[in-house]
Amino acid sequence: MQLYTAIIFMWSLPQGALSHYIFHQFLHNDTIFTPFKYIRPVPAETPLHITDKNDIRCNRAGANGQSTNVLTITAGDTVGFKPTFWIHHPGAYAAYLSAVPPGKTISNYAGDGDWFKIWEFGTYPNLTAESAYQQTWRLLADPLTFQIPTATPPGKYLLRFEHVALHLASQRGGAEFYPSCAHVEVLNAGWKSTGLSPGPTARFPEAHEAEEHGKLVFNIWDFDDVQQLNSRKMPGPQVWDGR
Ligand SMILES: *[C@@H]1O[C@H](CO)[C@@H](O)[C@H](O)[C@H]1NC(C)=O
Ligand SMILES: *[C@@H]1O[C@H](CO)[C@@H](O)[C@H](O)[C@H]1NC(C)=O
Ligand SMILES: [Cu+2]
Repeated sequence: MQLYTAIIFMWSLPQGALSHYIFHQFLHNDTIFTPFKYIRPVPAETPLHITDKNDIRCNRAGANGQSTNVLTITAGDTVGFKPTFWIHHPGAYAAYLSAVPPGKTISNYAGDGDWFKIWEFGTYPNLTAESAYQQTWRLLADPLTFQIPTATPPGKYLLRFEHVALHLASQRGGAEFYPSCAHVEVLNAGWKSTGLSPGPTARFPEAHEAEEHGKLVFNIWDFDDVQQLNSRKMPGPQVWDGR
């Protein structure tokens, strides 16, 4: 089933050449930091594709262990990522944590280890086939915010934010990735180990490479695909249940 009308299509999609965007400003509670303070520097706004391999982890140059500051936060706090420009591509959002492994520092950890998902957003709820473009997709210039789960084990982490743009994803290889990684140290005074590590976990780019055959082949004009974005078609693993 097709979504939207041609009129809405013309009216809602940006015309002509527009800048892309990256997520360059980190937010903690009510504070928005200056660009790339706590976020690994990203040199260009050009989106990544699955062929960009390891850059999918923390974007270009960001995967090479660029030195940045580390922000100390507390489990339960609100954090967020602000884009350089109005997000005009429909798609999915997610945030992941990966603990800095033994023998690595937060600056030289490439993000090649295990990640668990702490937040995701697909489409606005209550979709119908008649929902307008803006009632379906979260398109904005404001920071996207979420909570660090209260059960997060204390320690130093890469915090990876990712927007997967799906506007060209109706064929394999068309999904665009806009990742950014922040450096955080999570404090959690009340934390007690349950003996379980947060999961399920995934590695990048492997997880998304596997999805290029399924979840990342996506038609934003097809109501069935759009309806399934919050479940079966959401890129990446399931969100950690916090236990
Ligand atoms: C952030 O917000 C949480 C929840 O309101 C609060 O407990 C914490 O002290 C705040 N931290 C900072 C550094 O503002
Ligand atoms: C979603 O559905 C609920 C229950 O039918 C309704 O109360 C709510 O207003 C709807 N929200 C939107 C944004 O349509
Ligand atoms: Cu773009």
